[in-house]
Amino acid sequence: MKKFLVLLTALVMVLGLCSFASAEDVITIGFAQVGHESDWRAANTNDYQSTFVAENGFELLFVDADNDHAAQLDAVRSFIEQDVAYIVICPVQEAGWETVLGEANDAGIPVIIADRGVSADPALYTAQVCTNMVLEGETAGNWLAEYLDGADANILVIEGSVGASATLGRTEGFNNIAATHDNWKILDSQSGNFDQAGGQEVMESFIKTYPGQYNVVVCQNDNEAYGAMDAMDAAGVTYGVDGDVTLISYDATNAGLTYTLEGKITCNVECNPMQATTVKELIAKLEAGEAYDAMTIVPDSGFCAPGITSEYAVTITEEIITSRPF
Ligand code: GZL
Repeated sequence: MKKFLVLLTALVMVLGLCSFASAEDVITIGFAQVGHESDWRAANTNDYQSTFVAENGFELLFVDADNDHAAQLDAVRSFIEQDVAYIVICPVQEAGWETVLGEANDAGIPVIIADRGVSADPALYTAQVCTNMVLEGETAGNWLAEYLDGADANILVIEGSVGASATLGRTEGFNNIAATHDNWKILDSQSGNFDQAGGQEVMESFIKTYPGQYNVVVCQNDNEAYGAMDAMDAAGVTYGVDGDVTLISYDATNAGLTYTLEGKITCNVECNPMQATTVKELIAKLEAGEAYDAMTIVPDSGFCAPGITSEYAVTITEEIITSRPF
């Protein structure tokens, strides 16, 4: 009996040490997410929540800022107060980050900017993991130029959230290409807030203001495109490969690519939301004191509807859609 009690005591002590050691090793991440405005955002959030889990040695403190910059600043300050190991921010907007990044710096907490960008001095944060939004805009513009083959373009743009680097970058990139075509005219450009209701509302307004005057609609994400499609359907405006309006979208989510396969969205420029593993690998390097990249661009490409061959976009197939993780 005595031997059993000694063994049992030893076992309890070992298990206790293990749990203590594991508690020691947990890396706490404060994650300030933009919100829940789109299918892309849901895929991005799910990627973080399934990557930064206990079995991988992490505790994820997650805050959904609901597209509110002030709420995001509050979240970062709460992470600083909790003295997390790392702060990851997908910034709602590009501007207004200098002060709070300085506070994180003063607290000695490394900050990783992810998905989008900030206009603050890069010395104020440790690293950035994002996609190239200007290139995404240029891909859309180059594809359109190739597709139109010299024909005139009267373009309406439904932009993303005001002040977001995704909006600013895609607008800049597309306009870079538009500026090289004298017979392209951007009739109007308004924010649809990266959501379906916003896309529908703006498209309804465009249909009233510019009846029959446009042949291209650019939506800066798939959810806006769904809203624009609803508005055009209701107004009897035809779109897609067989319609009067060429519809361009961004994100290339599963549903967006399905509409592209059906020829309703003519071109869909990808933006890869699966960025959590890249962030996790970056943190592993920081933990190990190893050299790391201050800027990592997550690659993406473009897709276009069947029947279209392009230098700037891959012709979509069912196989491509089923092979993708989002
Ligand atoms: C792009 C990302 C954008 C997506 C939208 O990196 O920030 O925000 O294009 C999302 O779907 O809302």
